[in-house]
Amino acid sequence: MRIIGAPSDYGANRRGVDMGPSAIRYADLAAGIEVTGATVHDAGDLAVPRAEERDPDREQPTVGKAKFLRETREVSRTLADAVADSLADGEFPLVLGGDHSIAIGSLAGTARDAEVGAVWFDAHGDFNTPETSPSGNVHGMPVAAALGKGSFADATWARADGLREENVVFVGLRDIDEHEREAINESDVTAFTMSDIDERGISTVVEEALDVASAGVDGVHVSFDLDWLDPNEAPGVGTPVRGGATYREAHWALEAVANRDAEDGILRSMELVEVNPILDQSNRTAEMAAELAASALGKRIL
Ligand code: EXY
Ligand code: MN
Ligand code: MN
Ligand code: MN
Repeated sequence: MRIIGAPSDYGANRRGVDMGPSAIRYADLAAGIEVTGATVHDAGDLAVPRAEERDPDREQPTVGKAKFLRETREVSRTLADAVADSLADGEFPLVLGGDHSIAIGSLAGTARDAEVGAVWFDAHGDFNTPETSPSGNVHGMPVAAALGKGSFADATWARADGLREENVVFVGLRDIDEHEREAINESDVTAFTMSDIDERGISTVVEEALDVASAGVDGVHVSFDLDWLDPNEAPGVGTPVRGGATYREAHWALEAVANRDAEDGILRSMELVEVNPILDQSNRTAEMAAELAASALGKRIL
């Protein structure tokens, strides 16, 4: 497998998430993955463009309300190439964020030459467009961008060609904006909220999510936003929301991903995003990310 760092914070509302890749590496990511028997190739971090000037309130003249869209486009293009190259070389790509806007690049890369589904573990729908976003932060838009919603229809750089809307599945939603809610309900994506997990349990929800995401596609991308976890487990994230997944629910979910991959070979690519070490005195959010990567790649308790 190949580790690809994407140290970008252009899509986020708080500084520091660009240090996520380093923090996750320092949490013994490679050693944890090697326990599974996998060979780890760390490709290092992408070169992220520096904005001409870092306007303190991060406003920029861009399409609609989307901040740093120019820089996000550059990061997305570079990451898409890196993910596609990894797959072409036969190495499983594990992308380390960086804020969730990097997923535009991951999805474009993994879906460049294949029909893919995606399981999106997140408190948020990331389904806003520049027209609907309440913040202008692109980390709230990657799913809409990859599917070409709103003004993203013209943003060919953001389109994940092989990503099939009916194979996109949200797991763990609990903080959705008004227009975003309408867009999700009108779309062909499948959404499991935290209420669904409360009612049906993590195993039923995750198995159903994997069924939907993998139906009829070549592979599945797992996009794991650390803010899916409860802030008590993962405090170092830019947009924490109370009432998230427990430590064991998160591990069970990714153990289920590994089991399904062992059966069907469906796991095509994965990313871990929104780790912001300066919001976390103990680095345990990065440690959570490193441990979860090992579970997704086959680490077992016994
Ligand atoms: N829905 C809000 C917005 O669009 O600004 C918050 C988005 C947070 C996105 C984080 C990465 O998941
Ligand atoms: Mn997200
Ligand atoms: Mn989120
Ligand atoms: Mn596989």
